[in-house]
Amino acid sequence: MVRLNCALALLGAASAAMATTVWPLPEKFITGSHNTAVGTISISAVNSTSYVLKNAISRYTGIINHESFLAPVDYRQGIIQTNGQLGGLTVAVDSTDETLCLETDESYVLHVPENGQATLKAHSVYGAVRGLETFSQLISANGYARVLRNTPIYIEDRPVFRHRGILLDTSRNYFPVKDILRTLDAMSYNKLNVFHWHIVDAQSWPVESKTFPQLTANGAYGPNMQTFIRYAKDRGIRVIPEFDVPGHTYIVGMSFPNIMSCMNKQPNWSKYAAEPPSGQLNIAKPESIDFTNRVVREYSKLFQDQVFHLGGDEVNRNCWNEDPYVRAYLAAHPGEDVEALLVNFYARVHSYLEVLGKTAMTWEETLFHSNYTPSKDTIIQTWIDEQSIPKTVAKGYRSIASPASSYYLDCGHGAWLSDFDGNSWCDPFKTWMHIYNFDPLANITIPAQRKLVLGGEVALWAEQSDETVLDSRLWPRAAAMAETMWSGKVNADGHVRTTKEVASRLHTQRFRMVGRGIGAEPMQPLWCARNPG
Ligand code: CP6
Repeated sequence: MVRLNCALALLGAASAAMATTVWPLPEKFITGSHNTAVGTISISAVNSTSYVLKNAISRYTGIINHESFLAPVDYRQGIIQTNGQLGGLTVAVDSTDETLCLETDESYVLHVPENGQATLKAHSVYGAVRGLETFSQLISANGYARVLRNTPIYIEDRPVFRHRGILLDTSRNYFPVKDILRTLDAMSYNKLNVFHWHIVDAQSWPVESKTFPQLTANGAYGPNMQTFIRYAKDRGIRVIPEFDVPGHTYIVGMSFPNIMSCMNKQPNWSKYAAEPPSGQLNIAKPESIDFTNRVVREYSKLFQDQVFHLGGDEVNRNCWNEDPYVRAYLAAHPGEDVEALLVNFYARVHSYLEVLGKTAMTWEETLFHSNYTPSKDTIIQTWIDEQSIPKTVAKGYRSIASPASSYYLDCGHGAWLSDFDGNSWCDPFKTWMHIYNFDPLANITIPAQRKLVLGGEVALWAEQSDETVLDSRLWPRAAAMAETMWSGKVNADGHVRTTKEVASRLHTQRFRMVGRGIGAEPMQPLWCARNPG
């Protein structure tokens, strides 16, 4: 018999902060013993000419005054008495600069007195955006009224990791713009700040290109791109585009067959590619480097972020070894080989990106599975092995953690490729507890190396996902990573949080997200939120 055991934060909590309804957990959280009544809230900015801040204030004024799910006060207490009344919220920022990058300061200080005006202070407008989210999450239901519990509240907060992201693959299946925008909303509710857009892959090129209009046969995101990037920026979210070269490029061959190798070797794709359809840029042809650099030039202007992702994963050497053009080239150039051609390709493309003033991000293969030596400012995204994170920082490179074994959200669903034989593509399904327990700093002891771990990204590859499952695949599991990235694994008092302790708070966050229009998957019965114990 299975016994229903509702997770509970209020009892057995390691610290007072555990009893809060804020997700992810703030760094420093001091509470009092009063309760403050909340009416309709108005939020004002002291000194702002920033549209990011103005837009955030109008967004959160709407969210706070119309929130449909509020964390309930423990029903055993009934309606609780209030000692004061909240006046409103005043926001002050030190700078109205809207630059958003890896170094952006997202810290904030929030003070909610037992009576009167609350204040939110931040160095940057993005710190204010984070603080507004926290403020919205402090409000509980008190019968039909609203209340701020445990006032006065004093919060000092900032992220442990600077890069906290979601990878979305929009090539294998199409995602409508409205669904991607909703994902950005959901990210902001969890203080995530990087949307890694794996925009093109073998199967489609869904972004408009003015340089190569041939590439975009259908469904381009292009015309909406500036609106999209602005929408993300308003929420403190950087958009990092990925153009994955030289593998995963079959679709380029639909327009430029001359620069390709091993196109569409069906049914023997597995000798030539990680997944069908096979096709890689022909690295023996200068035209393939030229093509890539022209793509990089166009899209590095469109996407303003400092960082640009060049993929580089899962290249198949056999594809080139068997290519007649590559073979003839190598026969005419003794001393060169496929590995040297690959190193040359990476070097030429990466150095052109550098000329454009951008920082390269690549998958770990460029560092560990080729003879290429990326420049030291390259950001290495690891996925193959959890140990790749300590290995990357030991070599002095900055690392983003995306271990398939913990952070691949598409795994464990449906059937694809080898699944048809009964073997699984990337089983098992990763539970939120598994994701929460992953520690990106595991096995890294040297402080200088720990600093090189910039953060992490969960990944939603789209061979087996599209808009019909987007929200439920991402949430609440991406929220689990979001807390470990914002709050770290360890509280200020040294306590390592357990999944059991945080379950009730994540349950609340999940209902909050549903109330805000995100189709996050259920975790336990609603009854559990109202009947702790
Ligand atoms: N596509 C691209 C993919 C994957 C990668 N790159 C992938 C590999 C293994 C698993 C899931 C996804 N589908 N371009 C690896 C970075 Cl298990």
